[in-house]
Amino acid sequence: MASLIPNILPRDPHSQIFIVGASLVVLIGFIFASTFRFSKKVDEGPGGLASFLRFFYASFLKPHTGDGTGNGQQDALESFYKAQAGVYDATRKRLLRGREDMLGLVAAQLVHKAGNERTQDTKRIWVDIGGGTGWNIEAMSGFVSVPEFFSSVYLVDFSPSLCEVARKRFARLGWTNVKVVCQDARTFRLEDHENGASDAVGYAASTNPSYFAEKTGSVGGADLVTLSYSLSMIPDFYSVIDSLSALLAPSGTIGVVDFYVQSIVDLSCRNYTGGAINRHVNWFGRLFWRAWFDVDRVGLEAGRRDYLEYRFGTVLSADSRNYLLGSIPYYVWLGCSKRPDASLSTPNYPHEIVERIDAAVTESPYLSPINHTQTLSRTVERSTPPEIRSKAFDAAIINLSANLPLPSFFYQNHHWRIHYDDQLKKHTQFKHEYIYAFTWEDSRVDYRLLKLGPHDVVLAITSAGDNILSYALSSPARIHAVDLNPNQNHLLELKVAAYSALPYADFWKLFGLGKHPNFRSLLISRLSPHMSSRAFQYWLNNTDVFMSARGKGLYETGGSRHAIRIVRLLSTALGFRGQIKRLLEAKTLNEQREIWTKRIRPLIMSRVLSYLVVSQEKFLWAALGVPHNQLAMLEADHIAAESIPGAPSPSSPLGHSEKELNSSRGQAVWEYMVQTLDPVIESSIIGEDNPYYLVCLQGAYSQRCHPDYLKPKSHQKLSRPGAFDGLRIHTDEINEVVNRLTPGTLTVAVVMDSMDWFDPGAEAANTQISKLNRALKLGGRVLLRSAALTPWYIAAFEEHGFTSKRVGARIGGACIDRVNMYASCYILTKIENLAQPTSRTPSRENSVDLETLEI
Ligand SMILES: C[S@@+](CC[C@H](N)C(=O)[O-])C[C@H]1O[C@@H](n2cnc3c(N)ncnc32)[C@H](O)[C@@H]1O
Ligand SMILES: *[C@@H]1O[C@H](CO)[C@@H](O)[C@H](O)[C@H]1NC(C)=O
Ligand SMILES: *[C@@H]1O[C@H](CO)[C@@H](O)[C@H](O)[C@H]1NC(C)=O
Ligand SMILES: *[C@@H]1O[C@H](CO)[C@@H](O)[C@H](O)[C@H]1NC(C)=O
Ligand SMILES: *[C@@H]1O[C@H](CO)[C@@H](O)[C@H](O)[C@H]1NC(C)=O
Ligand SMILES: CC(=O)N[C@H]1CO[C@H](CO)[C@@H](O)[C@@H]1O
Repeated sequence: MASLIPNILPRDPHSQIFIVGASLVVLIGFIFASTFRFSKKVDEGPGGLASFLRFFYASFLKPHTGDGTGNGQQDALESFYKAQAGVYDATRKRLLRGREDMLGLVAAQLVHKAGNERTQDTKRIWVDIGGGTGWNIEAMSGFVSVPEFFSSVYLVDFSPSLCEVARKRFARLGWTNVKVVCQDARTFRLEDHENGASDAVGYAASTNPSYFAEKTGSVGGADLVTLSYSLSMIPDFYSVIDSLSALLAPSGTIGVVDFYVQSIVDLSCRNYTGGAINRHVNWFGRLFWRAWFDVDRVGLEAGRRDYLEYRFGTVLSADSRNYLLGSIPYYVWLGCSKRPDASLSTPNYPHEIVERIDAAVTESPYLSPINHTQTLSRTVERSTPPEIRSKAFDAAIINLSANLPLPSFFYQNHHWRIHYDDQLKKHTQFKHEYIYAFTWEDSRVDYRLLKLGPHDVVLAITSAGDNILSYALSSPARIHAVDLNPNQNHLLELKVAAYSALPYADFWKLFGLGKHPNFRSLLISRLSPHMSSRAFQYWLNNTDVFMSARGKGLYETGGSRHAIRIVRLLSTALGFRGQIKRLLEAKTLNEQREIWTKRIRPLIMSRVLSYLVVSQEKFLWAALGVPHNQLAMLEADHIAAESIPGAPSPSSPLGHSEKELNSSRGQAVWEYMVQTLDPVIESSIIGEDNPYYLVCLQGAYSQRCHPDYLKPKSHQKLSRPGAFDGLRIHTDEINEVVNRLTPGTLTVAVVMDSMDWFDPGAEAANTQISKLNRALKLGGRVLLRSAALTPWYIAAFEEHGFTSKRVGARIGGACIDRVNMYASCYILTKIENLAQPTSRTPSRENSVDLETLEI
């Protein structure tokens, strides 16, 4: 019976939470008290401890029942804020994290858009909803000059006491373009203020916004709308979010930062959220923070964020924790109108941009919908054989037909990155890590062999993106960069964004030295408008790569760092560190050879080392990225080379048993190392002209020696607007991408050593080869490298309409290039079209009538 329970034990859940949280409050109290003691300089307002006590009182002790005037939400708000308006800024600095990041991100978007505008229309409106004391508007001056950049700024807040603080602030700053509007956000309409009718301050007598016609008025809408920690405080958030779309200009940006709690389960079937790094909050966190904030009438339920994401397109989104206060989850989200900004094309056709991107992805001709009438295009669609469609197109169509926003890739400023489903196992297997921080292929040799021109359409493996960039220097019509590992593509995106947004000095620090102390702020305020949401999230979570004081920078990250570390470890353990330094300083080949043969080679190339470390399959795969099948190829080559003349042994792994191959591994790997390294020492001065080995040995490039893409001239060329218009970054298997290219459009495919990874003799290799044949033009070329002198699959190419030419072979101490990691290099030229089995009949069940869609 309830009455028997002693009264001191609270039964009401509210008080239970209160007691559970009490200890935390005390803890937070200590943190506040101690941090404020050292930061007394916080502008006006009372001292630290007093601020905290008032904050504490208002947040946790004072009952929020209003003062009985019966004015609903405003009443409650006022009861909460009245006592603490004066100390608001001092107490929130640490509690409301992420506000500067959000401001930096939206400012970067606006500045990027301003740079693209041809007309010098400087009218720019910002509405800060729930702006409180105006702290954000003042903080924006860290990014742009508020009085000059914005023609008018509206601070809309429902709490008169906070509005009063805000008015004083802007009077002090002398910013006359900022107007403080003390009003419920649900009823705020720009038209009431922008038509020059009045300098409306105070309670604007707003008429009810037209219920049926959700149209922007004559004003054209706000270019920027921000909600910083206010969405969670508005009980009736649906109507406020709905009103945003009328408030926002067609090309406007919304910036939101707020607390949230969400489970990954809620998101699992949504493909438009722009990535979910750190988004999941565990069960305890979800329960605790919701209950905790409920005390202050702050609503953390998932629906607030979900509804935003449903009503608008996601440009960028990121999730983080406020670790100072027990890791409260918060998010930063940038959105735009659900209808993609069709600056590429005529607006008003939501499907048009989807079609355009699709055409670019699949190399199919793009037919503008203006060209045909609706009915015509529909009959065309029904009568012609199924077209080849990109996966991005399929994704967009499904989501359009459900009235959902498009995947976030469609809302980016650049359409470089193509949509992919990041939850697929084939992508998550990489565990958020790239393997290659730099590309192990000599771009100078590629350049000489390929001689790309303005009509070339190139498909190449991304790897670290270095070669993609060096192809871009030849300005081919299109480059399709393909990688199954999303993180490799994130790295390429970072490089491309850095060209687009950073001066050479910063570019050099990032990718020449691999370290940059200001990486995070550059990422937010410069690089973010040029990146996809997923790449942005990735780098925001991994700023340590460039910034860590202990870390060795970019070139010691990724899977290949193990190899570099082992070299460093060995050189320290065996005492030849000084020799490596001398080697890198050598000015002549003779000097270099001397140091190598006398000092380093005997130690590093000892057979013992090779047997114990390098020939371990685990080492080869993890550190050097050599898969099992490739290993078998070099083992077979070794057996063939050792065989007695007269009884030749096959050089294909198919000709040997696995046992035979295994037993020769130590020997074979040792030989392979000798054939790789000795010729390199003989033919190029590492410190002068071999950036590939230089970066392995010292973890950074030097001003004297670096890949072409890092030269100031390259930066000049690739930082021009539109330099990467032809770039498409695909996250998928080569097979899948080639399959969706229009037949006969590709002129060059660079597949690196990826053919080595197929099981010897496997049907999969034949399939890939015939798909390459189909996608290539007659005369189109495949460039590949292999760990074998004569790879087994060359014969398969010849059976599938190609001629082959070995353009480099590591025979008799020759180098195939400055890296010399592969035994051979081939160019295969397409000479005939294969009769194509109709391998793929794309289903058009998902096809919907785009014209009738409304988004
Ligand atoms: C946590 S404060 C954030 C203040 C400020 N944006 C900042 O980041 O410091 C939330 C603000 O939302 C305002 N607010 C709550 N409900 C509102 C409503 N319906 N209309 C306008 N403002 C509201 C409150 O008055 C309060 O100033
Ligand atoms: C119509 O199609 C033709 C050929 O595809 C093209 O040259 C022309 O520019 C298109 N017209 C419009 C308005 O898009
Ligand atoms: C959005 O498109 C993706 C990609 O095809 C699809 O997997 C997802 O289910 C779609 N979302 C919804 C809610 O239909
Ligand atoms: C985010 O960063 C943490 C710590 O650096 C790391 O453990 C985690 O794997 C990263 N997550 C992603 C998705 O990159
Ligand atoms: C050969 O080596 C691989 C990997 O080390 C191992 O999985 C396989 O069982 C070995 N085969 C034989 C026949 O020893
Ligand atoms: C990232 C993401 O949400 N992916 C989902 C896309 O949609 C499919 C099908 O609904 C899901 O299986 C994926 O998890």
